[in-house]
Amino acid sequence: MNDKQNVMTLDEFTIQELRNYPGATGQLSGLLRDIGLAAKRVNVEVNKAGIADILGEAGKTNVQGESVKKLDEFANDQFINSLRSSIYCCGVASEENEDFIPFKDEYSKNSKYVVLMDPLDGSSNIDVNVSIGTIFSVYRRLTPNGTACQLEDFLQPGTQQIAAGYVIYGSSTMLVYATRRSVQGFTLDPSIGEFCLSHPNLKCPPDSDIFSVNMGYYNFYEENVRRAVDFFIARNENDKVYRHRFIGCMVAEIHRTLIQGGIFMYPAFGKYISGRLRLCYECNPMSFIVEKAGGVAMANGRQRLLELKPMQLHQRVPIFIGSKNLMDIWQDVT
Ligand code: AHM
Ligand code: MG
Repeated sequence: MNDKQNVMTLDEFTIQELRNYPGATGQLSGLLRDIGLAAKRVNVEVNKAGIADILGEAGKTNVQGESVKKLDEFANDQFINSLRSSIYCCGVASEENEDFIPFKDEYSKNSKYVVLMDPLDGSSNIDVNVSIGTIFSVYRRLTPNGTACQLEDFLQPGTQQIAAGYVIYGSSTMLVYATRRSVQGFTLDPSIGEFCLSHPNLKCPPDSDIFSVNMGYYNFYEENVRRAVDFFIARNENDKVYRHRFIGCMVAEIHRTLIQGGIFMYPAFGKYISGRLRLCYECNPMSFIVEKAGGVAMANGRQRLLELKPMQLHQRVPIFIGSKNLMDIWQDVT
């Protein structure tokens, strides 16, 4: 018997979870499987990105005379189409669309979940073959089933998330998601085309020697943020040495933080006066995942990020997130 037959796939895992919770309706499991399917489709295109020049450049017409979409548009379409044909989602909001999209057919209208997403985060990394990702967040709608969803369904504080996750298209492709109970990581096995449970019950290490922030903007950060960053830079040989990492893709930074621990900061400053990253579909889902894995996520020294009440879909927010002990240090120093 092949070992692979013992590895649990995403579908098997979600079905097993259902069995363990007899009250569950299976809608969330179904939604996660639909997201997994869209992720596999996007993964195929992401892997081909390097041969775009052969197949035809994004924005131009390819050799078959079809127009080639940019990868982030392609990813957006895949996730929206998958959620639209799913019977578990009544509407979606995306970084790529100014307004949310209500699904008004009979099945969708009656489903209880809305999804917010960044379909392809860190897309400037595509040209240099560095990891990119998809981020998603799931809420139970506030408006009654059977009606079209409304903006208020999407503007709930992050504490109300039912589930959140990301897909990282890296040296391997992984889907990591959190529910209120746990964080689970699945790796795509290309030989069978399935996400397989590879990182059960992920926990963010409480301690680490990694800090991550865009140092290019250091001089523009507020004094208290600079003080915190300074703490992580060794001044003499007796100081603890922290390793600095900055990939330019939040999904990759958070993934590393979940596996190896660390602190990731994206502060507010001049050109990004409210922060750079988006509250509803970047920072809230990542904060939910990291908190469920035992880490901490703040919008500033006092404010837990998940408790913010979003006012707009595309609102930005500063974020400081990571291992418990490093976040304690950060709070002490700021
Ligand atoms: P995007 O959603 O347009 O791809 O941008 C978000 C990305 C984050 O993943 C990353 O943390 C950040 O931009 C990096 O920005 P910068 O290099 O300007 O600091
Ligand atoms: Mg993004």
